[in-house]
Amino acid sequence: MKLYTFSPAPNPQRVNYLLKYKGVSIETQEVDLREQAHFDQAYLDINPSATVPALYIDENCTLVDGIAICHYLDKKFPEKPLFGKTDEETAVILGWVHRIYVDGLGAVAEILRNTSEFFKGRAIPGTLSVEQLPALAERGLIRLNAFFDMLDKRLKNHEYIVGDKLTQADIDAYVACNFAGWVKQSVPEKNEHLIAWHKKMMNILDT
Ligand SMILES: N[C@@H](CCC(=O)N[C@@H](CS)C(=O)NCC(=O)O)C(=O)O
Repeated sequence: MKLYTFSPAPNPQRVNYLLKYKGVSIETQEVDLREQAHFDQAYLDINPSATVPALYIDENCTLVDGIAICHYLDKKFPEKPLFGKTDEETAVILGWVHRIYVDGLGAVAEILRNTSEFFKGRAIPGTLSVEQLPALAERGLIRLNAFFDMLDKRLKNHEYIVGDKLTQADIDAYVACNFAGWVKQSVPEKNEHLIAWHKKMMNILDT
């Protein structure tokens, strides 16, 4: 098993925090996105989508989506489960993980990829050549604020996003809130429940 990653990037961070929380280390190789190393043929042979993270399991199986990698590693290293214990818990957590990926990480990515000089002509991750659309950045900001409001509402009556323990949903939402900093956004002061939860996550995940 080998993890291909670029530690500063948000989707790799979802996996990194899972491993850190569980106290597990696996063989890892950095693929420097700043140097465009994900377009090297050697990496395209591993993941033709040219994205990170990717988890090579064996010659028949390489996972190339954060949700699949995290779920797989959670099963492989079952101490401190992050995807629940019952089928129902797992299903609810997967629903939140999906929502956070689309509405949180997706919103920030929409802003970043449609404004940053670095992503000119590459407004979508991977191998497609796609021009930036400034209107999508504007829409991304609306989506991001709706995401913050939605999480704030959820956390008003919940200690964690799902149940009474940290799950992958908390890790992913924490990564999404931090990723907002890449586009000079942060959780608005009015979202006091989300701010308090974010501080708690920082203590658990980053100390
Ligand atoms: N479907 C993948 C997408 C991962 C993704 O978008 N990764 C970004 C880094 S966070 C990437 O590899 N970008 C490559 C690029 O910018 O071309 C997942 O869910 O993990």
